Amino acid sequence: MNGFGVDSCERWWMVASGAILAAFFVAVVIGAFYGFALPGPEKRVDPGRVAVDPPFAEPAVLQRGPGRYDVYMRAQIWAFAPNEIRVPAGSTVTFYITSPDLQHGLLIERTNVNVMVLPGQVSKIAARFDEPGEYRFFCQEYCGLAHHAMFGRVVVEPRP
Ligand SMILES: [Cu+2]
Repeated sequence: MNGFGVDSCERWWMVASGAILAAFFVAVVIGAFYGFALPGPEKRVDPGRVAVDPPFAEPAVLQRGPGRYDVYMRAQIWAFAPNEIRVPAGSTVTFYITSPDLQHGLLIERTNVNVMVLPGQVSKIAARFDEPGEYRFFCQEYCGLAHHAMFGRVVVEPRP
């Protein structure tokens, strides 16, 4: 017991809670003014023009260099365009993906690709495909009647 009638064990917990609160406060202030940020959209687009304007009007797989590919992809009810992507083993593929209608998602098995796809914004995510084979991808955000039919595949071909 001390002068305030607080047990020393209890006092220790009070000090520890106060220290944790102070640490959170400092983290919030640093986050707000010196910037760590949640992932944001790569770019904003008009969902009404996604099917009309480049680059999403004609979804494509573009080679940007040796072993480097960009994929411009549309997720829409209820399909991906393109829904089959072929790259050689060892490629790094950057996906730019958006939706002209409602929320979708892109999840590619055996990779780190798992993003929401929202109308009005472009999601960007990259993955490296070292092992030849088939990597199925699908929509992991429920998007209506034929949600379950929304899938495709990345075919990674062995190097010649
Ligand atoms: Cu979907």
